Amino acid sequence: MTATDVAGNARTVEGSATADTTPPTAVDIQTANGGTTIGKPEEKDSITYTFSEPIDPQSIVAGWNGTATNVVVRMVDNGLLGLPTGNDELFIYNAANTATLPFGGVNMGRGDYVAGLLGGTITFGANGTASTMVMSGNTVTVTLGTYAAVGILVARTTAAGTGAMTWTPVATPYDRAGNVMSTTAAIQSGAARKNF
Ligand SMILES: [Ca+2]
Ligand SMILES: [Ca+2]
Ligand SMILES: [Ca+2]
Repeated sequence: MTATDVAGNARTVEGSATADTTPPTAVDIQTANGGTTIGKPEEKDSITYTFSEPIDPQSIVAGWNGTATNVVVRMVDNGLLGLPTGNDELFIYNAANTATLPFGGVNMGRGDYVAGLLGGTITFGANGTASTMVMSGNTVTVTLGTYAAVGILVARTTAAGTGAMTWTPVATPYDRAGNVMSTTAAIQSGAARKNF
């Protein structure tokens, strides 16, 4: 390539600008207890998605610049299929609680964060204090807002033991070069623990 200095002197140098052709991947998924009980999903608890590189916040929410913005967290009893032996799953919805944001799903690694006689969903931030998400470098952290049960036969419970979460992304977020996210899942690093 040719480099030209301010005086107009040009010389040819070896090498070239490196184009980013590497898709972002899921690296880790972790939670933190910010409430009063470890293992019980509560307001002020948080979940952090770690990507392999910074992603464009606008590929998560149109117009988002990565600063704190309102979302709704849903946890589904036994997963979307409602199988009685299934693990609970977590999804991030938009502030209106009408559409999923493209994080994909998080399998909680256990089935005792949400219990329902007929399956069901609990939410954080759909009413009362909103859940919020914020981007910092390679990570997005979502802090839970006010808890609510959707229906009378479902409720949150406190996990009785440890487990490891699995984050399965969707091919929607992209990096700053426009490379779309890999869908390869990430398993929570470290020793199995009670999440939230
Ligand atoms: Ca990249
Ligand atoms: Ca907690
Ligand atoms: Ca369950």
